[in-house]
This record gives sequence, C-alpha cells and structure tokens, in this order.
Amino acid sequence: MKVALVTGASRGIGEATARRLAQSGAHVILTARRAEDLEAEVDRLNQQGHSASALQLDVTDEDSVQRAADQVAATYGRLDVLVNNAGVLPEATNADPAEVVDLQMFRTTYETNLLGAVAVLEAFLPLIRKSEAGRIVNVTTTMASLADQTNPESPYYGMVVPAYQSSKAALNNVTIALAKALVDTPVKVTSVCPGFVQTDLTPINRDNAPITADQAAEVVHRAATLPDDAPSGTFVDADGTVPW
Ligand code: NJP
Repeated sequence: MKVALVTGASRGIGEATARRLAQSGAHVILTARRAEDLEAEVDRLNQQGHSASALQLDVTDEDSVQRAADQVAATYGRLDVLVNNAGVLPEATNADPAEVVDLQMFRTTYETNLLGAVAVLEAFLPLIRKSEAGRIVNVTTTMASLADQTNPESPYYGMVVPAYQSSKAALNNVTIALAKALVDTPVKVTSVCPGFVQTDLTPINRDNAPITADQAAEVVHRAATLPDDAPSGTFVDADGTVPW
C-alpha cells in the first residue's frame, strides 16, 4: 500500500486530496497545525474501509516538521507521495493595505507558502528517496505564472497580490530545481494549480469560485499518482500545461 502525506489537510483542497488518495487505495497521513482538526475525517475514512491517520504538522515550525518526518520514518520507513498543499493568502483579507508591498505580509506569506514547503521537502526527501516511485506535488497557482501575469489577454493579468504570487512563483522554481536534482531517481515533482476553488483561502470570494474542493482534488491526485513514464518538473492544471 502506498503511503501518502498531505499538508494542510484539515479542510479545503488538502482534505479533499487526502480523501481522494485514500479512495484510490493509499494509506493517507492527514496533517495540520492541530491534530484534533483531523480526527473527524480520519475516523470517517477508516469507517468507510479506507486507511488514514493523522499527524500534527505546522509547516512553519521546524521541530514539528521533523517530528512528523521521524514518525513517518519509524512507522513506514518511506514516503511514496508528498502533497505540499498548506498555504495562506493573507492579502485576500487585507481590506485596506497601506501599500502594495508590505514586508510583514511578505514574511507571513513566505513563512508558510515557501519556507514551510521547503522545510517539509527537506525533512521528507530522504523518505521519498526510499520509495520505488516517489511523487511530490507542490500546490501553487496560475496566479503565480509570470507568463500570465504579464499577458494582458490573461484573466490573471489584473490580479495583484505580490506576496502570494511571488511565494508561489518561488515554489514553482523549487519544483523545477528539485526535478533536475532528482532526474536520476524515480521521483517526479509537479506544480499544480487546482483552479479557483470554494474554500476558506479567500473567504470573501468563496461564493464566486466555480469548483468544489473535491473537484479540485482530481488534478492534484493525478499529479500525485503520475505513471512511471510521465515527465517530471511540469506545471499543470485541470486542462494541461500552465506556462511558468
Ligand atoms: O485553503 P484553506 P485551500 N502548517 O484555507 C493549512 C492553493 N490554491 O484549500 O492548520 C500547516 O481552505 C490549514 O490548516 P490549519 C493554496 O494556495 C487554492 O484553498 O488547520 N498547515 C488548511 O488545512 C494552498 O496552497 C486556490 O489552519 C497550515 C490549509 O492549509 C492550497 O491550494 C487556488 C499552515 C488551507 O486550507 C490549499 O488551499 C489556487 C501551517 N502553518 C491555489 N497554515 C483556491 N482555493 O481557489 C495553513 O490556485 N495551513
């Protein structure tokens, strides 16, 4: 049985992705800042005959990340699927910003979206290298595409949330670099844009989002279960390739 771990699995796309991975036969480890927020979904999945467990993992707390990695090492000795999903968008709820660039906003956003993801990658890479077919998914966004941000024809052209966009663009760069570093291994690394999804990430816009978290989980799941002959180091959404 494959062992999969999802960060930020207490709600939204992370929870739906964990559910989808469990439904496809993996043992899924749901993680979030508070383990108690995961209990109901873990119980539900196990009662449905799937295999799930919970671990506390705050991506901004290195000790918490390392504790989780040590626990996975002790229990399974490897990790087959890592979904770096935990993310924040504080600019979405900053109604009256003093200026478009705000150092504290960048720090808060980068702490979770970029440095948190890097901390998780560093701690879990040794376990992913032990998998026969490791898969890493970094959940980013087309809002971070430099091509789309500079194309006046793109629906993303008018979106200006620089802390969020640059944090995810940097994570996209990590995808590219990791794929190169792991080219001689079976590990595949993918950046995924889940689409505009009905979640708590942008509470003000939630009702305008066209798709549910369960629908968004499909493309994340696809990247998490790439076949052996699939390319590594790609950026995709539900429709295919997204330009960097
Ligand atoms: O967000 P939300 P989504 N350590 O707010 C967790 C990207 N995305 O599902 O600890 C660990 O419902 C938090 O857990 P908790 C987006 O950038 C979305 O929409 O309980 N976990 C919760 O489970 C993000 O990367 C859209 O607070 C931490 C989860 O993160 C991913 O999709 C569009 C944490 C957030 O759940 C999931 O976002 C797009 C920490 N320090 C990309 N801080 C969209 N929704 O439309 C937060 O293109 N979490």
